[in-house]
Amino acid sequence: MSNIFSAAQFLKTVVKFADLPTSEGHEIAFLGRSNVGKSSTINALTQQRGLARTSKTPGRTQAINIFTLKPATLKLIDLPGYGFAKAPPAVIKEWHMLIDEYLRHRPCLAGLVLIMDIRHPLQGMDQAMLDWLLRSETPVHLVLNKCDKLSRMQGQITMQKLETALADYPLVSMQLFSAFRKIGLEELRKKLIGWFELPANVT
Ligand SMILES: Nc1nc2c(ncn2[C@@H]2O[C@H](COP(=O)(O)OP(=O)(O)OP(=O)(O)O)[C@@H](O)[C@H]2O)c(=O)[nH]1
Ligand SMILES: [Mg+2]
Repeated sequence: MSNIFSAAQFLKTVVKFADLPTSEGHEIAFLGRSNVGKSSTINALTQQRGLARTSKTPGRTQAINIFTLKPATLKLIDLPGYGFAKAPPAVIKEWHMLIDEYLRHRPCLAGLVLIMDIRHPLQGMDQAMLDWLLRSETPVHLVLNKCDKLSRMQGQITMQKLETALADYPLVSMQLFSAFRKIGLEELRKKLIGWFELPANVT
């Protein structure tokens, strides 16, 4: 069945902030450490296997990949993964500067999906990113991906611990997710539809 997400199309890849399209409409960006499943989550959401390139090798997405939805003023943004230690320091610095510039100068940014591997939640960089993001007053939705790797019970316990740890962060919500098993897809869709300011009955 067609919906606003399955109509997604690749628009372009940019490595320089200046090459981003004009800030208009609403954008939702996917952020997280390298290899947590940002690209896989975009593919699950859009029901298109090969839309965002995924890889077993961390650091696959080294640029900003932009996807348009229907209407094209709604966009999904696949940001480079942070904290990929194996890349040369100069390259890492460049990705981080690109992410930083994007987050600070994008008025159309409606929300951030911060993805974590549920087996390694809230690493140093994630916490630093959250602290920084909340000063910018952008709402953040934590997607605890790869929950297929844990039992239901273990997943719930991890999420409860995170909810307690982040109780003071009013703009943060979270959910369990598996891009592989399509667990939590509806919940994520609803979140994004809200940020896009679309009526709740849009599919
Ligand atoms: N078990 C499991 N593995 C997953 C899931 N989602 C992604 N993966 C795997 O995790 C690895 C990384 O996935 P990507 O989607 O490329 O991750 P990414 O965050 O975009 O990575 P970078 O672009 O390198 O930062 C791949 O081997 C995926 O197959 C999931 O829900 N469950
Ligand atoms: Mg990627």
